[in-house]
Amino acid sequence: MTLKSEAAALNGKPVQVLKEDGSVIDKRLEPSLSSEDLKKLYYTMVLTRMMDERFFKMQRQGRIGFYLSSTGEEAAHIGSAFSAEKEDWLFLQYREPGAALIRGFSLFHFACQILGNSGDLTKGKQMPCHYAYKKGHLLSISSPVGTQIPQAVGFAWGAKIRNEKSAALAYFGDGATSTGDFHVGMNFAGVFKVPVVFICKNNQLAISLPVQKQTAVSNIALKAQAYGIEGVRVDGNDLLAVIQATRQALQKARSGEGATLIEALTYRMGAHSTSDDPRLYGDEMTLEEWKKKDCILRFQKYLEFKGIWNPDYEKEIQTQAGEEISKAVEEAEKLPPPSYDTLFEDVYSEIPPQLEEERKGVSHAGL
Ligand SMILES: Cc1ncc(C[n+]2csc(CCOP(=O)(O)OP(=O)(O)O)c2C)c(N)n1
Repeated sequence: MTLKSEAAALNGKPVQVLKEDGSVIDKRLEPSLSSEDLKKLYYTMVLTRMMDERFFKMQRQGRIGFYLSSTGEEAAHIGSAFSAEKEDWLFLQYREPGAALIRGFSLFHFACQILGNSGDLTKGKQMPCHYAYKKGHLLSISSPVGTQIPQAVGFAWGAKIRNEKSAALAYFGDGATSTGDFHVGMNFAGVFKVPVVFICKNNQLAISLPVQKQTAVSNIALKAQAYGIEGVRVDGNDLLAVIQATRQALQKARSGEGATLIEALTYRMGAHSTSDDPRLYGDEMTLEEWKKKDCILRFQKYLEFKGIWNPDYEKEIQTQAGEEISKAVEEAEKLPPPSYDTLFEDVYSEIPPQLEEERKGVSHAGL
């Protein structure tokens, strides 16, 4: 059985597979997942949440400069990334650390990236949380909002032309749907029927701006209709609904039937970044309401029904995740910054003369 997209988009009610008590609403929509898969998903969600806490504290301690958390949004990015195949490429925004972990990006490399040290695969050239991992098919993240949307569409168009089976997953927030890049990407994807899945994590805020103040449409999935593509609105705090919708959209993309826009309705339960203070604009009542709908809590209840979760299991997972983070951070903090000559690497295939001059200057200065 498939999720009924249009009806869900029109009446605005997000599709759910799990009720808030963790029970399954309709067995026919429950994605098939082994108990190993379920445990991996749960572990990654808990680990991602704990990473947020740890890195946020580290920023306050002055050990890192900046961090972007995804607290409350784990199901939306982890569930969708989990549904992708190895050959697919992910065009992440910056708020999807769990998706990166799912694609095999190690916690050690994650910590090195945030520190911008010599262990960082991007050699300190990127902002913290703007990771890239070629082996896991994670394109380097671009800071300007929405940039990754046409990038993903271009990649998917290429895959279609080359008759490859890979699809692209483009991640972005509700704010990004007000950019020109969203329009360009959606329009192109609709016209050329490219194998792309747009995953809009509608966390209802673009830094301090509520979604109602930056778009007049009642729900984002509806925007798909203007481009002749399918729009699905799912409960973004329902891991199983996210997985089901993404699997369905990817299958459609691979069979040549084109793009889908998945709107995963969720809520940003923390600050936009370590440079933000949501107490200045946030709404305590709304936050408290959304805490009750927490995606980890709901999935935990489902796992309890399945006989996987119990308080001891929880403790074990938390200890394991805590130790994994500590080890990664400890190892990463031992490393020095990248050497100065890395400044001249990885940007040009042939270094232009003026940069060559500068490089000589750096090596003469003994840096
Ligand atoms: C083109 C552009 N304008 C403004 C910014 C500053 N900025 C960074 S994140 C952000 C909010 C984006 O909101 P949304 O797309 O909803 O994603 P979220 O951060 O909520 O996940 C803004 C305005 C930017 N990076 N790029």
